[in-house]
Amino acid sequence: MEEVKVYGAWGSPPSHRVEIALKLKGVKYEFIEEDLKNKSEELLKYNPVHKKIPVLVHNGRPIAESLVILEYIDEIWKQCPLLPTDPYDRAQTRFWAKFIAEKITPAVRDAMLIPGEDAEKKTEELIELLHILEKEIKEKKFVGGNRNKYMDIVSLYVIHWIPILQEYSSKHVLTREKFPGIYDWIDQVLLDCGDIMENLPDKNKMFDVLRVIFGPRNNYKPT
Ligand SMILES: N[C@@H](CCC(=O)N[C@@H](CS)C(=O)NCC(=O)O)C(=O)O
Repeated sequence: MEEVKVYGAWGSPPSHRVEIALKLKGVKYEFIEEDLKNKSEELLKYNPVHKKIPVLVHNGRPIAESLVILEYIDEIWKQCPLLPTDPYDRAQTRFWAKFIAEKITPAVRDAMLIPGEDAEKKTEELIELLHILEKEIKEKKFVGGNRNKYMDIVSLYVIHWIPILQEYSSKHVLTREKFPGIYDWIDQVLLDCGDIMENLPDKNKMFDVLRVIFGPRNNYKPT
């Protein structure tokens, strides 16, 4: 019998990417919650390069990096495909998934969670990146007319985490008025896959953790 384990953490967007892909495919797995302040020996053994979650361990063999893991899952379990079939569409999907994971995600962190003298500059940089995504969505509708499950999974960060971080930091950068294309995409994903959004981290619990790591923010009121 095959063995599937996910080393992850409840509040981590990349960790949820992997869990949602497995759930979409109907693959049963064991989830191992890592304490990121005191990482397990298994995690360090399975991901010695980055020492980060998530790691998928399939029949004893580890795979790290959430986007790489999504591709592996899609290749091993063929049901409910994540990536499109056309090679160009696949390449485009990988490109924009990387853009969200490697450009927008750190820009959100820098603009919203790391206050500093250059806070305004960081916010401008984030707005610029969101405009690039908005333009892509509006012009090519790669996530509108031509949506796929891989991008829907990657959109979780935009749907769930950015609004929490905006509220926490009182920096409302991604708004429906300024980015209607991104919101159209979010609306469509929520309409089609609202059920896969179950079990995403609770906002108030996230606020508590953020407060410990990054300190209190203007808007934060414990509930
Ligand atoms: N590029 C990685 C990012 C993974 C990542 O940043 N994981 C964070 C949690 S969200 C982590 O393990 N942090 C612990 C650390 O940096 O020591 C992926 O997509 O899997």
